[in-house]
Amino acid sequence: SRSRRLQFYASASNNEEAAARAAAANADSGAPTIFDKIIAKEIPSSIVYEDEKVLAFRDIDPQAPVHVLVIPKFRDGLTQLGKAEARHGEILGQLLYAAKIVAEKEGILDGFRVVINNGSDACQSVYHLHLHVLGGRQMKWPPG
Ligand code: TR5
Repeated sequence: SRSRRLQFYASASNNEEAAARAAAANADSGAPTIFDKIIAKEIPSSIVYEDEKVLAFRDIDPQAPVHVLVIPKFRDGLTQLGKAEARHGEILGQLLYAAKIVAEKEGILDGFRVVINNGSDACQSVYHLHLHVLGGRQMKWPPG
């Protein structure tokens, strides 16, 4: 049940929680996601950068002092990086460049990390391609 799941989340460690969230999320069904509502501004978000093709907004559950998600406004089949095709080259480049603009705006150009979780083994929970831009603290390596 939903309440049991929430209880489980509350007691699980961060990593377990992320894995559980990813497992509980629909696999890549191609269905619309919460990010469509954020793009449409039906759900409020804290926007850091926006242009015609790209939206960057703060993650609701930040894992670092700076944690911003960079997404394409038009998903165009990019539910996950693993679905990328040659025609996506331009938007993929734009997303990476937007990550740099976000890092610059957030004052973390000297040290930041860009992460893409692809699929359930990588704890992807939202099937609309997104780059995580993380920084503002010493990051650890290797990641979990
Ligand atoms: O786990 P992956 O890599 O798929 O990353 C998805 C990210 O979306 C997680 O870091 C979540 O914290 C983040 N997320 C999920 C929601 C959300 C969000 N960030 C901002 N605003 C959000 N809203 C309004 N709703 C969410 N469900």
